[in-house]
Amino acid sequence: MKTALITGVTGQDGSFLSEFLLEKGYDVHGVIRRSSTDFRERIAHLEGHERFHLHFADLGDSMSIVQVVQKVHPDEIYNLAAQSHVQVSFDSPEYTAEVDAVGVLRILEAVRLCGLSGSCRIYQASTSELFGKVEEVPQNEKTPFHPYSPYAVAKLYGFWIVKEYREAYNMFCCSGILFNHESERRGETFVTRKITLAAARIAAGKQEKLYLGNLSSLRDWGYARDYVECMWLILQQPGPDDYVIATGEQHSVREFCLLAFKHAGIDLVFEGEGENEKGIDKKTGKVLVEVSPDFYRPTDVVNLWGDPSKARNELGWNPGKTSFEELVKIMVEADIAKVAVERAGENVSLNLAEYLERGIVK
Ligand code: NAP
Ligand code: F7E
Repeated sequence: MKTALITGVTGQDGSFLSEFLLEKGYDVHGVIRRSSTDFRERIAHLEGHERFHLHFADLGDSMSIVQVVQKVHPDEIYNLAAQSHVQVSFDSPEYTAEVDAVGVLRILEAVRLCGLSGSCRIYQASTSELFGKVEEVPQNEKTPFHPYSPYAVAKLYGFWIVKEYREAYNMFCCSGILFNHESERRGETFVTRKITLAAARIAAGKQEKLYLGNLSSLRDWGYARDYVECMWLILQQPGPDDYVIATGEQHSVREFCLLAFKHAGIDLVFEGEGENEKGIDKKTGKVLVEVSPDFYRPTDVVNLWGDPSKARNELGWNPGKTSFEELVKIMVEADIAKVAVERAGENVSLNLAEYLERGIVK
């Protein structure tokens, strides 16, 4: 039985990867942080599983990382922990660097200190944000990096330190350069989830309007459940390498919005330009989507489009497993179900979507 250690186990990807590895027969150990709210929504269903174990540690705290690596003696480490929100990285750039850059170094050094550099394989969660202000379209493993946010700059360090340890110490450490991947478990302030939750709430009469930033931004959006398989495949190869993981299809925030509202039973039409663009309900004429410059970023990445040829050819991975249309449908249906539960009175508190709508948080 193989043993895996997952940092970021409470996150979107960490929860799907845990399920995937448990199904493969792994002993799965996850790193969690102390929090005042004990309910870990995404992994609550796994707690109590005989091969699922949790440990307290923090990527900002070397000693805690060394201790957990020493205790678990993993065959594979999946370093998914990060301050993963690009907008937040402008507000907390130092913290983002501490976790997303130096945190990666802490993992690598812990493996060396524990004498596991010859046996432990390491996956680093790199990102398409490294391509940033893109220098070619679509982007592949040879496309030059041009990071365009504090998040991306921190992740660039993570990418290069992994490559350095691979070459300097012959360690089996790899980067998956993953393009945006979404799901019903996506954090509620990322644009896709913000849209699907708002579409469900507006359709149920629980929200008036959705405020968004740049509607023309282009992304290559895949389904997170499909992407965790790649993380595992990357560590099963004969040698360490880096891979772009993407669907090879590109859509705008506006397109995502149209499709999400359609699944929720609302036909939208967009009119106007820039800050004056509005999403209008064709049937009622009501304005349901507006642009708010509050959601514009100091520098925004607007043209991400991945070329997954290497992953398809070398890993045998299928980038088209879940289509864009299916992804949007999965997310909207899950949020319609969530809103129905709220409507039944099980969760009547002011939730994040309402805070978002009122512009209290970004
Ligand atoms: P996510 O949902 O935001 O999860 C992030 C995880 O990191 C959470 O479990 C969080 O714990 C943990 N974490 C944050 N700071 C930590 C710290 N100081 N010490 C220990 N754990 C910490 O992110 P995700 O979407 O699953 O993404 C997983 C990884 O892939 C991230 O590294 C992200 O940057 C990268 N990535 C994501 C995408 C994407 O589209 N999703 C694309 C490319 C790369 P709490 O629950 O306690 O906050
Ligand atoms: O923004 C635009 C925004 O926050 C996507 C992380 O997982 O993927 C994610 O980062 C686009 C941007 O994701 C709103 O300006 C418009 O152009 O959903 P997002 P992201 O920044 O692409 C990468 C690959 C990661 O590595 C990250 O960890 O949508 N946008 N209006 C908006 N974005 C947000 N959040 N909110 C809006 O209202």
